[in-house]
Amino acid sequence: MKGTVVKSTGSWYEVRVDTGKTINCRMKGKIRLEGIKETNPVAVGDFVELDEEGTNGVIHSILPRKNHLLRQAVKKSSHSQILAANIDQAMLVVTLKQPRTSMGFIDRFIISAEAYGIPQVIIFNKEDLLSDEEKEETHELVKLYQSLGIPSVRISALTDSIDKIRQLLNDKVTLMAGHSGVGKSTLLNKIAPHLDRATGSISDFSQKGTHTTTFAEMFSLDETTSIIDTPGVKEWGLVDMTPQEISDYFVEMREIRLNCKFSSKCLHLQEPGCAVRQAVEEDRISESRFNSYLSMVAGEDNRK
Ligand SMILES: Nc1nc2c(ncn2[C@@H]2O[C@H](COP(=O)(O)OP(=O)(O)O)[C@@H](O)[C@H]2O)c(=O)[nH]1
Ligand SMILES: [Mg+2]
Ligand SMILES: [Zn+2]
Repeated sequence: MKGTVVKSTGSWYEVRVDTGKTINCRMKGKIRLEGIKETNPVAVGDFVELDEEGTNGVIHSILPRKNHLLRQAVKKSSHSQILAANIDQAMLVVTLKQPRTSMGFIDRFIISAEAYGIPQVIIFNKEDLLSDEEKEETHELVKLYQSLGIPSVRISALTDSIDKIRQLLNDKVTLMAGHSGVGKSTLLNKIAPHLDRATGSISDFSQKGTHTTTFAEMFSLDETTSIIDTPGVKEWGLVDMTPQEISDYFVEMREIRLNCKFSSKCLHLQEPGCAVRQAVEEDRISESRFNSYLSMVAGEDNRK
C-alpha cells in the first residue's frame, strides 16, 4: 500500500492511504534517503510504502521527494530538522506584537524556502493589536514582500474573514510555520473549524518550552488542498550556504549583482563598484533586506 505521512511523533507515523483511512505505522529497520545524513528521515508529507500488520502498519520505503524544508537549529549546529516534505508552498505566520517576529527571522525563512525552490507566503497576523504606527509599518512590509513576488496578507485571525488566506491555499499543500503564539492554530481553526486545534493563551507562549502544537500534522481541507500545522520554531538557522548562494536567493539582488564591478566575486560588503550597495543607497533594494543579507553573510548568531 502507498500513503502520505500526515503526522509524525518520531517513533510513530500516521499514514493516510488511498481509501482515506489513517493507519498508525512504525518504521521497518533503518531507511535512508539519498543525500540525507539522518536515518529514518520520515517527515509529514512523505509518500511511503507500507504493509498492514493487524490494525497497524509498517513503513518499508520512502518514495523520492519533490522537496523538503529543512531548518537548522542554532545552538546545536549539527542538528537539523525536516519540517515537511513534498510541499507546494511555505506560509510564514508572523506578528509585530505578542510575540514580535524579527526581520532577520522572516528573511532567513524566506531564503531557506527559496533555496529549496519552495514558493513563500507571509501572513502578518494580529492586526487588531497594532497601533496606527504599527499598522503603517505592516502595510510597508506587505508592500515590500509583495514587490518581491511573495504574496503577503495582513489580517487578524480573531476578527477578520480569512477568505483571502483560503484562496491562497486552494489546490496546494501548504506548510504553515512561525514562532509559537503567532496564531497558526487559530488561523487553522478559522479555516477549518471542525479541526478544533488547541490554541495557546497569551501567557502560554511566553513561558519557555510551552507549545500547544507538539508535532507537525497535515490536514486536508478538500480533495486537492492540504495544510500542515507545525510546532512553533524559536530560531531559524540557514543550512550550509555560501555567501554567493545567499546573495542568489535574495531575488531583488539577482539582476543587480551582475552589474557589480567584480560581479562573480562581489559579496556587496566593501568592494568598489558594487551595484547592490548602490541600489540600497538609491532605495531600489530595501535597507532591512540588505541588513538581513549582511547578517547572514557574516554568519551572525542573531537568529531569533
Ligand atoms: N489579538 C489577537 N490574538 C490572536 C490572534 N491570533 C491568535 N491570537 C491569540 O494568540 C494566542 C496564540 O495563538 P495560537 O493559535 O495558539 O498560536 P500558534 O502557537 O501559532 O499556534 C492565542 O491566545 C490566540 O487567541 C489575532 O489575530 N489577534
Ligand atoms: Mg499551534
Ligand atoms: Zn556587489
